[in-house]
Amino acid sequence: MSRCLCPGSYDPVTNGHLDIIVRAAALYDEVVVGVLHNPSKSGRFPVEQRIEFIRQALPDDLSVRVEAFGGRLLVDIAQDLGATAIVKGLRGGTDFAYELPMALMNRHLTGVETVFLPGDPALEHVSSSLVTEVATYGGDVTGLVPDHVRDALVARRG
Ligand code: COD
Repeated sequence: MSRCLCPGSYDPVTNGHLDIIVRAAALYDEVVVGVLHNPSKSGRFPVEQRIEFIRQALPDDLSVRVEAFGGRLLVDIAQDLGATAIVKGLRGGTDFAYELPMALMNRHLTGVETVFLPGDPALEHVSSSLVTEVATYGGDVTGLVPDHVRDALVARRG
């Protein structure tokens, strides 16, 4: 059985993330979505809520598990899960320049491969930080995040 790890902060999950997760599920028997958080930092949304946002957005029949991990090397998490690959999405050259050294370091550490999937060009401008900023100042993020995440971002404005 093949298993991959799709890691991220997912703070919050966007339709760009979900596109990569669903496409990874077509390539591997099981996808573990790893919600990585820094235990000493609070983030925008609590980790339990980030997980719930992802679970709510995914179809029930997809072989995807969503779990939280904190304070550990990504390769150790992948190894413990028995994941043969780390899958990441690329929005372009900037993402590649940021991700390549990590992919090489991770292979150096344990031999685990990183598989890059090209992001959907229609969602290339989408990131958790940008959608949060847009929503914070009253912009409409419909279509960029699931509707329940949009509603939570709007509610967060108070
Ligand atoms: N389209 C396609 N892909 C996208 C999009 C989009 N619109 N938005 C984001 N993605 C991809 C990102 O490129 C990334 O691959 C993934 O989705 C997650 O994105 P984020 O923003 O939620 O998470 P990041 O980028 O903050 O990553 C957090 C990680 C912890 C995964 C990362 O920092 C990491 O791999 N750290 C390694 C920690 C470690 O072990 N270091 C030591 C050895 S390198």
